[in-house]
Amino acid sequence: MIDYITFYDKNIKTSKKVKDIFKSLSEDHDFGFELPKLPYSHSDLEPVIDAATMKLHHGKHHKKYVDKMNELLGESDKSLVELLQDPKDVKDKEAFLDNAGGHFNHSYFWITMSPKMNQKPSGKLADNIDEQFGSFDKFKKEFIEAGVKHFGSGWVWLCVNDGKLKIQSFDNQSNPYIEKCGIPVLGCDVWEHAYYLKYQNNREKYITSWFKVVNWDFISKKI
Ligand code: MN3
Repeated sequence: MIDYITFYDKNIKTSKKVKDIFKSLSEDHDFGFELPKLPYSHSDLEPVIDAATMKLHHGKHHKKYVDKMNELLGESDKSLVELLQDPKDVKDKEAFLDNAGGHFNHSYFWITMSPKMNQKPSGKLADNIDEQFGSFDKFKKEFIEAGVKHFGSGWVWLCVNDGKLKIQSFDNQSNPYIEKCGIPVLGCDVWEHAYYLKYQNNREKYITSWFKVVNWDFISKKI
């Protein structure tokens, strides 16, 4: 696994070959161009995320992004992450990024959640969260606040940028690769389709509950 923070500290600040570094980092995030299978059943994240939402979210919403992305993709030998960073070969770039971003974001969303609830960050990630946000609880509060404050559809991200962890939110299906502001560590979908059936308009309650299913064991291994 790539140690993102050390990698950034050692390379991004000193090397001019930023594109090559991005390429090696992004290989770890390459999901290809097909709808991935969920790593658990639709009901495994209950009561945090209900089975009906999971079924619709993965089987309908995510699938639609995948179908549309492939329609717009045409001939390309680039990887998903390479295309998110630089879609110059694609004709309708804006529509492509909306859908390819949707595919990346959801693919990553599924694997960063787990039925093994109430996990906490560990190792270097935990140390960095404590150091940069004060504590895990303070980080959580800031992340939830960013999600609640985000107007309309979008995603809240924890990303690594220039060796530092940062919380940022973006509209629609954008993400740190598209915005060129670092490497995604954790993303929370704050579109209403992600929570409306169970939480109605209570986005704060949704994001607060969602923290229970974050797969920190998986994410901590990457940092
Ligand atoms: Mn979604």
